[in-house]
Amino acid sequence: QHAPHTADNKQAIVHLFEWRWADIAAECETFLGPYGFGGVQVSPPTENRVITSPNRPWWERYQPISYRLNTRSGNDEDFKDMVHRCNQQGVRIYADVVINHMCADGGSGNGTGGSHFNADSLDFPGVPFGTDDFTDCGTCGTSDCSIQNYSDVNQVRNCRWASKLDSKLSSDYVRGKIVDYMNYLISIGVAGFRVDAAKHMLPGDLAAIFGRLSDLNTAYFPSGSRPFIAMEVIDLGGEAISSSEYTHLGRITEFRYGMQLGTLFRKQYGQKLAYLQFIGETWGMQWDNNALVFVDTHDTQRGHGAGGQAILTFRDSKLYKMANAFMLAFPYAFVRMMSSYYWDQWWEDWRDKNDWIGPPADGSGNTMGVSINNKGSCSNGWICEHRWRPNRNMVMFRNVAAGYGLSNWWDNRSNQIAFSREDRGFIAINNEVWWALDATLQTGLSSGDYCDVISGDLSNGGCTGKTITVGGDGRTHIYIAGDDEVPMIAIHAGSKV
Ligand code: ARE
Ligand code: CA
Repeated sequence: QHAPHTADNKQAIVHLFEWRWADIAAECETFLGPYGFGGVQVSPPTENRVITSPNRPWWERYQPISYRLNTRSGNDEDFKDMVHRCNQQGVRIYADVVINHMCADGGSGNGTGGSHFNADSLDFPGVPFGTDDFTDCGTCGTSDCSIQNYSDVNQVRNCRWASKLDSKLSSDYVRGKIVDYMNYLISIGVAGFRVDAAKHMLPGDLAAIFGRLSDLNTAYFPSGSRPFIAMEVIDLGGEAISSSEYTHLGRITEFRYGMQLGTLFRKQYGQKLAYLQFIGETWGMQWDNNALVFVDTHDTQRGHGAGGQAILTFRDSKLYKMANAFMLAFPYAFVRMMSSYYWDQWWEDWRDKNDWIGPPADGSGNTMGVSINNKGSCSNGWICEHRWRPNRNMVMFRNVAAGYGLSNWWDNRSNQIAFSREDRGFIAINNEVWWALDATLQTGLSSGDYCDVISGDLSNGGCTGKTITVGGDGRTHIYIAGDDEVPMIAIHAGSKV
């Protein structure tokens, strides 16, 4: 369950946050397949509570009211069509599953698929779930049934997180409903799951659920393939619950990685890029095979998760491209790229009061389609970081270098670094701003001309950007001005002229 089961051992996936299923299917065919993306993490596909105050926040999708596949991204048929068309392109689908809880307490109404629910009486006929299927306040032990103290492991697991009704995962009936839901997704052809709020569920309960999951659908996967599991466990150290409690079940989201990248690229507290040579286990992060890493997430890009102001997002586009290029070039963990939509931030008292704003939508709250302009970038509110050339091309770099280790590390003891992936790829990054990276460096590559994949592409036997000539000794002279638009050079075996 640590293996993502990508086709052709592809090395990175992209989170197409809030995208509609029809748009994801098209993106698999026109972009993700051709550019070597291994898969897509999709937003929770289960019917959720419709929240109108604030008006249709993105986080309404983290308040399920049934396990029917019917949301603003599309319905059951749309989901099936997307999974099939993406698998046909060798692009996997990973579903974000919200199984720790249902919607917030209080109120009643209909979900995005029209199913009725009553949170006051804990009644969810769409599953069905009733009062016996939620952890009772006695088990939780706090006055208001909500988590009050993160250092009390019982509270974190058995109380309501942000007043959401906490499902009783010790119940065989509740487990059965969750297993049925996840097995239905597996039968459709998904490759695995991003498990929401895993910290709030006991590892033993998760083991019981995962143990009952079917093997992946042999129409797309080798027989006996176990579903990929990436559990969201925010662990920066210092809490009673550690991500190591979960790593025997699958990978965990390693939030320290993105936080460190942000700190180093922003040069906060005198941090320097040169330190990146040792990022990973030596910095206390999870083992390579147990970690899923990212520069930002849908939470941390809006201050909802962990990492605070260090986190780099699409708004810091230059540093964001540099951090993503490093993450994709460096041999650690499995990589997930973020793909966002734009919203106007409204900073007040050190918080973005607009952090709730949902995806681009029309007047009646229907999510807008993604339109791609003739330059290959997105418009009408979608950012599509994954389509930015450096991010797009470094996915191919990571695929070409898969299985090859770190070599030829060089740094200027400050904010200029370079390294190879044996004889498969080479990258140099200049984050000094005030002076150029001007050095003759060992690339590890065979002699010849290579296209720099940061400034252009290899097309029709030539380079649309810079051409880098590697000598017989594997060395080349690198010059990167400090004020370059994107101060990096990256070449690999697949970009050789
Ligand atoms: C919304 C409102 C709340 C309201 C609630 C119920 O914001 O004010 O009380 O609804 O009406 C997302 C949003 C939440 C939103 C929720 C439900 O982020 O704001 O609540 O959807 O609509 C903790 C959890 C971790 C969680 C983060 C955000 O441990 O699992 O908080 N991340 C996942 C998803 C979120 C989602 C949920 C969980 C809920 O990625 O998008 O919430 O399904 C320390 C701790 C962490 C803690 C972190 C932040 O780092 O170690 O454990 O993460 O602080 O609190
Ligand atoms: Ca729980």
